[in-house]
Amino acid sequence: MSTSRTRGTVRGLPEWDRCAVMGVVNVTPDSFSDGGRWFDTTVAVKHGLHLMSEGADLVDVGGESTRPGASRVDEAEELRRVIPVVKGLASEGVTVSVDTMRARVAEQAVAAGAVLVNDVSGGLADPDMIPAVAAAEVPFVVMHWRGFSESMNSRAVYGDVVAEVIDELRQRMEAVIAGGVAPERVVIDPGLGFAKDAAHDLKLVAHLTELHALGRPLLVAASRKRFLGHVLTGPGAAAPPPARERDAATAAVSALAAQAGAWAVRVHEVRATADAVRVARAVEGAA
Ligand code: PMM
Repeated sequence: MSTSRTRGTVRGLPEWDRCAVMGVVNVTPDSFSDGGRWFDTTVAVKHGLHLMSEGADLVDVGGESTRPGASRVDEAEELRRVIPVVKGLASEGVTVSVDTMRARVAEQAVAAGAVLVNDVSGGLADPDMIPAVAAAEVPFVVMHWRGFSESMNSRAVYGDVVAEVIDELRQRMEAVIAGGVAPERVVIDPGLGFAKDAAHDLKLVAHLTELHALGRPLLVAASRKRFLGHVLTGPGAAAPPPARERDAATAAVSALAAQAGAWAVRVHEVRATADAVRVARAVEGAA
């Protein structure tokens, strides 16, 4: 059962009395889950505000698709996509996180009002990232990552996925803290779908409480991912349901994650998850 103690707090961010909801705005033409829909700045800002009105606590803005097989976008283009959206949302009072593997993008997003850096590579993709986050004195999401999208499926090889993800996250946390990021600002994330197959993702969701051994708040991002498509594929079905038909399944994982003491869940469709984390909080209060 989760408590505010296992959920933890992150220095520099508001304190929520339940699992927080991070809404996703992907300013990309090719994200696997909502590809192209929020590619225009005005539309993206509007979408972020809509997610807040549906119950999001913060909004994660990204300009580079990390879907399996995706190739990288260049830095100038990523900046062009992300910065005006961060600025627009922050100026409306939204708590904004920036989803980037690049130090320059993180720095400029923080200057534009972002208060959290979410790096799916945990600081591995850009050697300037850790010093940049340390200097900016903002919270940092350290996700479990084994390599860029082009090659990550071939890295999905584990003896014991839970133990190895915890070990590798611990090493990244140590590197990030040694690089000057305050431990109180670190958030950890098992990186569902990143160098993991459906069975690995399910095993991690089943063992989320073990990640509390790392002693830092836990972010869980299951939204619309392949493993949910896999779970939802009925016997004899030709193909898994498309990403946008995985929101009810996503909300189910949100409830499970909240009950396991997650600090936040990252989702594309906020409404159902906002309800799920509130139910989890009410159940926790009744225990
Ligand atoms: N997954 C995606 C993008 N950013 N950030 C974190 N911290 N954890 C994740 O699992 C994660 C992420 C995948 O792409 P999407 O935006 O289309 O879901």
